[in-house]
Amino acid sequence: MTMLRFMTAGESHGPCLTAILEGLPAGLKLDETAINADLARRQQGYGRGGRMKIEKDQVQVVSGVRFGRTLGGPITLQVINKDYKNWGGRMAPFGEPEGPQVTAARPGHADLTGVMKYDRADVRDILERSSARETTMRVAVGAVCKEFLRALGITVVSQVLEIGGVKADVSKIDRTQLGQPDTSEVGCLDAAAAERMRTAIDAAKAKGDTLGGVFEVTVRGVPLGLGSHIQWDRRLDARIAAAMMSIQAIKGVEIGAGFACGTLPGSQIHDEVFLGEDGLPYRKTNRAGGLEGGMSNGEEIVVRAAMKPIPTLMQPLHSVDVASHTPVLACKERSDTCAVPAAAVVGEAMLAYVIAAAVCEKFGSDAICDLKRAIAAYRERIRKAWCEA
Ligand code: EPS
Repeated sequence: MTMLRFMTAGESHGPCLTAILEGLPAGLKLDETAINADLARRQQGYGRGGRMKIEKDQVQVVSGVRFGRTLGGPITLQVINKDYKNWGGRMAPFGEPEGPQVTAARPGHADLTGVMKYDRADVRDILERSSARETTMRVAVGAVCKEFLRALGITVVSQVLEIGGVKADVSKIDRTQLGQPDTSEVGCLDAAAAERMRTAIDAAKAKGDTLGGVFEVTVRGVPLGLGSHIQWDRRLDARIAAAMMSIQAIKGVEIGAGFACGTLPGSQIHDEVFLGEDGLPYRKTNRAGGLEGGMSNGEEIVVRAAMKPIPTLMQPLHSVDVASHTPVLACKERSDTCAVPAAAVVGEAMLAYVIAAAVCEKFGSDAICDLKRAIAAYRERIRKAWCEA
């Protein structure tokens, strides 16, 4: 079990969403502004649907923080679902449900397998928890982890590289602009590609279809040596892949050159190492994505994830009715045409959590002042060995 852990609770149309994050050091400065800013970023993006006009996610911190500083105990975060007032009759914890049950399972969602596995008659019993609304709390947790990392000089940023087959030209992207407010509405820094992405979303929406895509998350300022080559479950790349894959609708994860590693020869994949004037080793390329041997190597950590299109189609696919066991068209309430820009914000949160957990493991996590000193001493030990030997 990692020293830093979190759990979320709540249904998409239930009264509220909750997360408990435990294991961050005491003394970390925290305020709600940074958390609410990331919650707002997750709600934006071209292609979002009607639900986002109802919700304006705002966090309430109800434990673990006192007058703006963490106490070292569990931090409880809560977001009220504004839509619950329209759903009380269908989502109350007690009483009798109003309205018809949902029985038409959506292909690509947890619906069908969920009702069979959990022995439920109403697909709503499954979809309410499997919904990506749950990522609200991951983003809240991630925003706290990002504040922790920021205090140590580590930053987490993201960009969208592809939507519905429209790819950004990475040679046109100025990576120094990563992390700036998104003016493209699709989270893409290649303006021409962003325009084509918005057109593709409009076209999909007009057809009642949905679009997936690819986003990339970068972590800067990571000390070398997080994670370990020693054991499979201590490898940082493995933990990163699991965390990204755990995000709803993610079907592929790449680190650095990723799948190209299976195509190109070693001479074009491995990052050569040189000695700098200061005596420290450095690399001119980063095809390893900042990870070698299951450990951070001090370069930027670069992770990409592929998101499948949202399964709720306004032009529904063929499926089955879970009550009558007859062929039907899948259910449709409302949906988002594309949520890739939102998923990129969730990706930042999950990567921030994994890096924060690895930092706590390596450097201890009782008091932030001890942790800062431990990192400084570790960096100094390596600097001395290479620069003064
Ligand atoms: C979702 C369906 C839509 C999305 C929702 C995820 O919600 P609703 O059924 O209320 O229209 O908007 O995402 C969110 C609410 C969110 O906050 O991301 C689904 O079926 O997964």
